Amino acid sequence: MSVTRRGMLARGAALLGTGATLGGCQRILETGPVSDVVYSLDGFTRDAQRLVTDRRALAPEYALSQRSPVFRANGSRTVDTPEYRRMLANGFADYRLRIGGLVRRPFELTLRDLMNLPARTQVTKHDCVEGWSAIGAWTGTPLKLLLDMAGLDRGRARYVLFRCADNYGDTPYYETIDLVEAFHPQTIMAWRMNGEMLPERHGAPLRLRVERQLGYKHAKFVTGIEAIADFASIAGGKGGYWEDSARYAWWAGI
Ligand SMILES: Nc1nc2c(c(=O)[nH]1)N[C@H]1C(S)=C(S)[C@@H](COP(=O)(O)O)O[C@H]1N2
Ligand SMILES: [Mo]
Repeated sequence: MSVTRRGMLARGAALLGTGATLGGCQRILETGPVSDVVYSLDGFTRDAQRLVTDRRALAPEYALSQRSPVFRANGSRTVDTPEYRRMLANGFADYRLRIGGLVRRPFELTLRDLMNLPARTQVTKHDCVEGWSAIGAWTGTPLKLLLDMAGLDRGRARYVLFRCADNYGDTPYYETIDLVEAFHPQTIMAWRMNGEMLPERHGAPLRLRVERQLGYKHAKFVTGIEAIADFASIAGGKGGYWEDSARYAWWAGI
């Protein structure tokens, strides 16, 4: 048995948690477990492949006529800071989206700047972990475009952080996604919902749509986007407000 093959088997065994030791290759080969390990290792490779492929797949899109008559607003429906109230009052003319972190060219955009960039519209289903769903139409700027414009440092950046204007007590809402989600064609910074400017309760003026993930990842009231290497040192270290405070899973893929 070649060293490479032994290494693979050992890795497979470790992954499977079988505790099989592969010192006596011949003995193990003649008994059941090793073929189980080999079979499962193939299964593992297949699953890993499927995982990679699935991560690029599109979320289902719907016809405009399939939109939900009522789209519930959840979590923060309003932002009580004086700064936000001022911005809302004059139609977000003073709003600035900051894009920074591990990028070569940090920059700021007004809402008008964002609306002048190429946009994507998608009719998708939102699934909240609390057990409700709704279909809505979203228009916004592909996140990939913003990251490309900023010159993402692909050598160091691993995640994208979204900073939000709303607080739960003293804790600002925030979320993080990885770069596969960030570059996904349906991952957009939405400023329009169902043909109207994004209403306050749904995260005005700008919210994330990350269609392969559960509702709590879709940060509303976004004020800043940062490319980061790691989220362990941010807030509670779990990568998002609900991940920190309610132990929701960081990975919320659906
Ligand atoms: N900034 C911010 N983003 C947020 C939340 C929030 O409370 N604050 N709630 C999350 C949850 S749990 C859900 S289900 C969706 C709800 O989006 P909607 O209000 O447009 O339905 O926003 C998510 N993004
Ligand atoms: Mo949610």
